[in-house]
Amino acid sequence: MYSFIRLKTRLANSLSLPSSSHAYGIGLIAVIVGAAIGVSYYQLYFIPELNAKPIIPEKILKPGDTTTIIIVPGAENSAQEQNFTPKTTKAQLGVNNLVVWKNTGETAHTVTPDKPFKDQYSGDFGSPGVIKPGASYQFVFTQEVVVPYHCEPHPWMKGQITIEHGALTS
Ligand SMILES: [Cu+2]
Repeated sequence: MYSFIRLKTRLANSLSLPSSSHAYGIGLIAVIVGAAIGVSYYQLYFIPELNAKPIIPEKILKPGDTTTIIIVPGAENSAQEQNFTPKTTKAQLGVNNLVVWKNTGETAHTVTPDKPFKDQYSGDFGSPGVIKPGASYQFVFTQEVVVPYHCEPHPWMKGQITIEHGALTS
């Protein structure tokens, strides 16, 4: 039993404490090189892969037409039928998939998806804050989707945008 412990101690010593400073230096260089390879792999391949955006045809990124939805005056009044006008809207990829909500009223509103939607290219959909009177919010949809949305301060204001496959898209 005693000799077994001594053997183990000797083994451990020979592994963790190199017998010469030369071997120690080589070990240290190996660790540094290994770390450098790891870091450069992370920077060259891992991070770009994470941040890579899909390649979207130019005609989808910059469609010829815009789809405009007007937030009409009095939209904050729950008794008024018209708020987002038109309430349901269809747009086609590569045709008019740039959608603009224009607030023509005198109250601030939001465009907030009923449940979160993240476009593959444009990211999270929804006005980042309120859309002030006279201001607008725009979003480039790059994929087919149906997004029901509402106004946060006035939840009875409801709309739905449908993005369809475009006639011009392959
Ligand atoms: Cu509102």
